[in-house]
Amino acid sequence: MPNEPAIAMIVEDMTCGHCVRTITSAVEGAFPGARVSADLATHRVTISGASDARAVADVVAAEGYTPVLVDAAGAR
Ligand SMILES: [Cu+2]
Repeated sequence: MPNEPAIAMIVEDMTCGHCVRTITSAVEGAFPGARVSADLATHRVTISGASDARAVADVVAAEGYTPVLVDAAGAR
C-alpha cells in the first residue's frame, strides 16, 4: 500500500546504534512487511507498512523504550 501514511514517533531514549537495531528488529518482527527508519540525531522513528500506530508504539515500549507518537507529516 504505497499511500498508506507512515507512523512516526520520537523515542528520546533511543541513544545509539544498538537501540536502533533493537527497535528495528522488534517492530519488523512484530509487523511483517513493516519498514523502520530511525534517525538518532532527532530520535525520530518512522514506520511504513504498518497501520496501527498504538500497537507499534506498544512494541517499542515493550523493548524498554519510551515512544511518543507524533504526526508523520513532520510536527512533533
Ligand atoms: Cu542504545
